[in-house]
Amino acid sequence: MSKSKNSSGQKNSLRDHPPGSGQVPTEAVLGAGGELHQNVSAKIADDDGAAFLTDNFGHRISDNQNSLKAGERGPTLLEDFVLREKIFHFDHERIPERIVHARGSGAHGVFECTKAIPGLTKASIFQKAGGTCPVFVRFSTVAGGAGSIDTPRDVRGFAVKLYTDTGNWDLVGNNIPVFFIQDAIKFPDLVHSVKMEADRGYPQAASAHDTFWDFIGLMPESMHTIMWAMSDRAIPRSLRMMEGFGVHTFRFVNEKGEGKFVKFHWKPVLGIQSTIWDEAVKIAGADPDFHRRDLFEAIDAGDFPAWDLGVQLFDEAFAAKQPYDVLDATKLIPEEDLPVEIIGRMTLNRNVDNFFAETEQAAFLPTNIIPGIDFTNDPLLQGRLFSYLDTQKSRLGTTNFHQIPINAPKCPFHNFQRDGMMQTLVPTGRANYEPNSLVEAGEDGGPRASPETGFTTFTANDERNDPGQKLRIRAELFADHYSQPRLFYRSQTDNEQAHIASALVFELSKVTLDHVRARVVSRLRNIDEGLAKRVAEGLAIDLPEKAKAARAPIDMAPSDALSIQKRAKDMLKGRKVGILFADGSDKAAIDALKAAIEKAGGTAFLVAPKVGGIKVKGGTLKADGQLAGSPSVLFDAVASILMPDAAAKLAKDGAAVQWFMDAYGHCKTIGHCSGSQILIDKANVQPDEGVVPVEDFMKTGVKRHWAREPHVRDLA
Ligand code: HDD
Repeated sequence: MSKSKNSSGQKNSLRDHPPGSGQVPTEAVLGAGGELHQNVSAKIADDDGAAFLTDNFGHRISDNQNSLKAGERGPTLLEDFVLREKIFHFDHERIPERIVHARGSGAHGVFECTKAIPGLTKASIFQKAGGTCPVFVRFSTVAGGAGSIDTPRDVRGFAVKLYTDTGNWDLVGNNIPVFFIQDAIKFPDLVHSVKMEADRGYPQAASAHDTFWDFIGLMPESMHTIMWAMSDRAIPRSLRMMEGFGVHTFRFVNEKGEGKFVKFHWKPVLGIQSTIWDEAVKIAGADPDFHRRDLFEAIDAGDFPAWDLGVQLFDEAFAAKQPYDVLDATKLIPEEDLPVEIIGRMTLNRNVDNFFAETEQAAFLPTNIIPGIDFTNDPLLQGRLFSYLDTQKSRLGTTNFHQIPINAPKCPFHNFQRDGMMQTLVPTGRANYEPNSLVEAGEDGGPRASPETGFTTFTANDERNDPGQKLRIRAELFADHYSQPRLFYRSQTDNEQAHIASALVFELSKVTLDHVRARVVSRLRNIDEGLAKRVAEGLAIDLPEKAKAARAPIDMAPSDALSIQKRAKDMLKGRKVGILFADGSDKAAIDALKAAIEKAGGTAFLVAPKVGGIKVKGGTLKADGQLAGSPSVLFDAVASILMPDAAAKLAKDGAAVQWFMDAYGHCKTIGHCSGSQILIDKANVQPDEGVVPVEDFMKTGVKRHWAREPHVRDLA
């Protein structure tokens, strides 16, 4: 722990407190001068090494089971400060949850620059290949409350805090590269409409309801993000298998003060993968913490998730030539037009020690930017620059939230901001204003601005990017609301398109207002006539008239990078296989399959009707999970090794039949032995390239067998 004074005389002791020690920072325990009063017993733990239980002011507690009473059966006394402090603190444990992105999971890690780009940016982290800095990442859903499920159809937050040596850089992005609205002034309306409805208080964590679709239907600029939100991107398989995007166009600025536009991408090393809607719904019941658990367990097991940081770089000449405005957050730049260059890698390698202290108290600020990176005039970004700082005061209760260890920079920080609620630093000296000439009197004068190395705002010096006038308008190309939704839809595979259509039918079926449904479908006609027709048929409504487009859409060349399936990685690493066994199963075969899965980087999870030692051929075997509590939706593929009589018994058990029925319905690989046949038949599993003898399981691999989908589901 650093006890060093900074140049303003502040001691930044709390922020250096090592996480996980479970102790109050030493300097809070020690006296102001750092010395322990020697008249207190030097012994701080009992003979077993357990620390003495104390109240918050260090008084040792003699009895943590009984409150202080007036007589054996009398009332509790007000004098009982031990009881009062404990209940008082407990009563105030909760803080307001985030107004959006309340449900989230975080982890620590490291970012490493893999390609130096000093010519493009002076950002210190990109000066040298091999340079690293610590990071904290928080993934989230948007609409649901803090205790809601992990797998609703929703955008996922992807917020990264890089603790660089020139200050914190927060890249507060999503797993979708575009946003619902173009101007921050619409954000409160968007959020009000998607959250539970104001009078009835439901639905929780769902966009499938009147007010959301009412707003969307009236907001054609949302159509591009709606395509993404209705696609499988919005139901990810794992937080480790999502892309992340900075969404806005930012700027890189080099030493010479030259600027380049930049868009940031995080590419998951495990590839992108999603669930199927039916599966996502069932996972919500089977394991509401599916994503949080998956992230925690992977990191705990040393299977560290990683993402490559990519950039799309361009100049004003490129921007001016595009048929969309690069300052419009509802637009992306197809990777085929402008490739993503990889410049770094982020690896998450440490779980938080305390969820509240770290994940819940983490405060991300798009204004946390470092010299070498700058904002642009994107009107959505501009509004965010106010909102995030503001919201932390309401959530964390004090302007000093930057002193909470997870939020504090890891480089020194000094300024003349003083006091405020919950001030934990103890600045010394008189210098709390600037300019001052206290140095001339031999005193500490405090910090000074650094014109050379400090943050300076980029000046574009051109009419398009520094127009100067103040107007409540939007630039002309912002009026094209349909070209990119059309690009997105037309870049999908057939069954990805079917998923989008089904999602729209599902969501709009929950809408009770006919005119809202019709309006949304009328918008879809500008995206793709086929899609609009499918959705209208799925809703059993007449195809409404096409909505008038503020600007006629154009046809952009389809982009494979927008499809999950066209870029799918067929790999076992990071994936989980459920192996079903029961009495009499062949242990050697189970062990061999498990070893092969683990060798390929996957996880094998043994499932049986009972978890304790089951008698199998070759010994006894414990299961990792009980069948009823381990439905096949929790796995990426399944295998079964069963004796015929055990399978016959299981065929009477709904959980066992459903296990295969779901795995088949969710297009997963099913490896089975001849003994399991009765169960396979009962579950109506039909032979196809993904239903294989268990010996061929590894050869077949863990992937979705999409060709099966039309046989198991009526695709809209
Ligand atoms: Fe936001 C949280 C991402 C637009 C206002 N936002 C929040 C988080 C993420 C995003 C990932 C969670 C951070 C965390 O884990 O603590 N938000 C985005 C993206 C946007 C976006 C990618 C568009 C490109 N947001 C946006 C606008 C506004 C906000 C236009 C307001 C004008 N966002 C907030 C907020 C939150 C927030 C209310 C809630 C909690 C917080 O900030 O710290 O201020």
